[in-house]
Amino acid sequence: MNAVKINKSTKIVLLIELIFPIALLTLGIYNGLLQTLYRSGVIKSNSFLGIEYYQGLTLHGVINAIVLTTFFAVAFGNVIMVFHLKKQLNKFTNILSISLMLIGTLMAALAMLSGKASVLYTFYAPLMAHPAFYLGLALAVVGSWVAFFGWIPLYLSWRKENPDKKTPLAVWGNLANFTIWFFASLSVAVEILFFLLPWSLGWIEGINVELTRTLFWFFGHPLVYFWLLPAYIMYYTILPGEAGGKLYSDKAGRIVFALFIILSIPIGTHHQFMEPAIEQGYKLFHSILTFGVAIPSLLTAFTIAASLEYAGRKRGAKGLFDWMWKLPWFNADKFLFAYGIVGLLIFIRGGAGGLVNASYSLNATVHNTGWIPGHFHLTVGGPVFLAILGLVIYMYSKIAGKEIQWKSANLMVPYFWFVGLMIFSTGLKMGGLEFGEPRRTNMGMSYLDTGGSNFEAFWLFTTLTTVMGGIIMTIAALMYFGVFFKTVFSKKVYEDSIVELPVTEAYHDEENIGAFRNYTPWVIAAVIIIAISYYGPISNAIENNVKASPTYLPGTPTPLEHSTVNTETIDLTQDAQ
Ligand code: HAS
Repeated sequence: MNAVKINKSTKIVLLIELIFPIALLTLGIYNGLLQTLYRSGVIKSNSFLGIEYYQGLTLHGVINAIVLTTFFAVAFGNVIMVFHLKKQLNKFTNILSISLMLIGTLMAALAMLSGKASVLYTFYAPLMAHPAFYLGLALAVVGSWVAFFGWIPLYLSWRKENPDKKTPLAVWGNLANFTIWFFASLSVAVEILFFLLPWSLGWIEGINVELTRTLFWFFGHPLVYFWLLPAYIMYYTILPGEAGGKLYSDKAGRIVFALFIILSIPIGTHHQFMEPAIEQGYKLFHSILTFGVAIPSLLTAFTIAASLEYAGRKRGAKGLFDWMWKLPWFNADKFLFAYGIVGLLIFIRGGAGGLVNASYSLNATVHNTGWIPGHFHLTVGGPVFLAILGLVIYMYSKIAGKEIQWKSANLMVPYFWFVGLMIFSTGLKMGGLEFGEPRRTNMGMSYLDTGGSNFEAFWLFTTLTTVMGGIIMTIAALMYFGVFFKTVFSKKVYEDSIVELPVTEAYHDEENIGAFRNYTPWVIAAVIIIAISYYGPISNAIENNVKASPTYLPGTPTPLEHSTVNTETIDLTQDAQ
């Protein structure tokens, strides 16, 4: 086999990168279930087991969408670099990276658990969090940069030693992903270091809400591709081989990762379509580019479908669709195939919903409704989450030298998750699209009790549908935790301290052209498009900031709750005159 032996420090770092986020995920999943119960009114109280609604939602979002994904991306990136380049990681950068990520995460976790950072994963101002939350997030991000900086010399030395070889596709994808991550997270670094942190420390008064939001989405949209690209690396370099076939086109994979470098950042304003401070023309530009970012995913859909069809035909399929049934759906030894294919099937629905959001007029209907969490659970909670779960247990078993336990349960996790997620997202999407069910509410749907109008009755049905789906998803997650921790506590049976990934050959292994040998042309193109697309929104955000917003500390009474509502009748005809 091609396995690569790793040294002790790399082993320890990798094990922490895999076990720590899965342990924390238990809290993230628990708070996910609580959200569905709050929203449906099954739990009436505003605070359950000491965790308040917004606090729980923040824990859920930050742990699942930021901590798990970032630790995983770094761990998978480390394994890709070691395995495909056959090089050892630099001890100093490796230890510095994990230390910063751990310290940062613990700081943010303490702030959230103590109820001092209930600002959700988007941490929009003027909601203010404890400084430890912002500083913790910044440290965790810097930790992931350090890992990236450590890979660059490894890659360059490999290039020097192998001038005629193509960069392995997984390495090409991994470095593309971290290039996106680095450029995107520069804006959140500015947001935190120049605005949020000094403001929460009391060094500056008031905050420009529009500017901080715009800086957030400069980071926040490419963030979703930072989550997605490791799953794409799996689809291109692991899945076809696991299915018994080959990757249809190696070049398609390279084009896809390169296109994400130029298209994933300059589109963040599609999260701000409903914000009047940004002019329509800029929103239109971001909307057009958003449709553009679907192109690499559509390319992926056709390339991977062709690769899987090839695998099915190699297994003896005859007719038009017979290849689908010939794939190893229920082979416990090929569990990575199950995690991958189920994620892809979910993404057909998740991606289609993204295209709905990208259209300005449709966005006006779905923005801030249950439709949006419906969409993102079908993306980050579908292909991304399942790729993470599958690869974490796979990598763990190799590094620790342990056999995966309860193999049948492991195989069934993605299928249970699929059923739960389909029901869950249908509830949210239907509630949002048809009945205007709000995306977030700090009273659950407890205002169901207050009236009896039709809307409220409809919300009951859709929120209860969401609860049903959420319970099945929780069962799938519990099955996964069982498999994972049973494996962690089992005895070592193989040689440990090795990294190994399944390898997929390419069916069309096209000659590599210059543009796919280095990232410079893609980075230059990205910088130009970003400058064009963000000059307007950022100037708008600065110019249209009428006055700095006052602070709002979550958990304190809102300005509305303080004031008496003005019931004076306003004579509109006076304005007309
Ligand atoms: Fe999104 C909001 C548009 C993709 C995540 N998105 C969000 C939010 C999150 C998120 C977290 O334009 C909420 C943020 C918040 O808190 O407010 N999104 C898109 C578009 C895409 C897209 C156009 N999103 C993602 C991905 C995410 C993600 C990926 C996470 C990983 N999204 C939006 C917009 C909003 C938004 C607006 C703002 C909404 C608002 O108003 O707030 C595209 O990238 C999607 C392209 C994908 C496809 C699908 C391709 C299908 C594939 C599967 C093929 C299947 C095979 C299997 C091969 C076109 C690749 C075949 C096998 C057989 C056996 C048959």
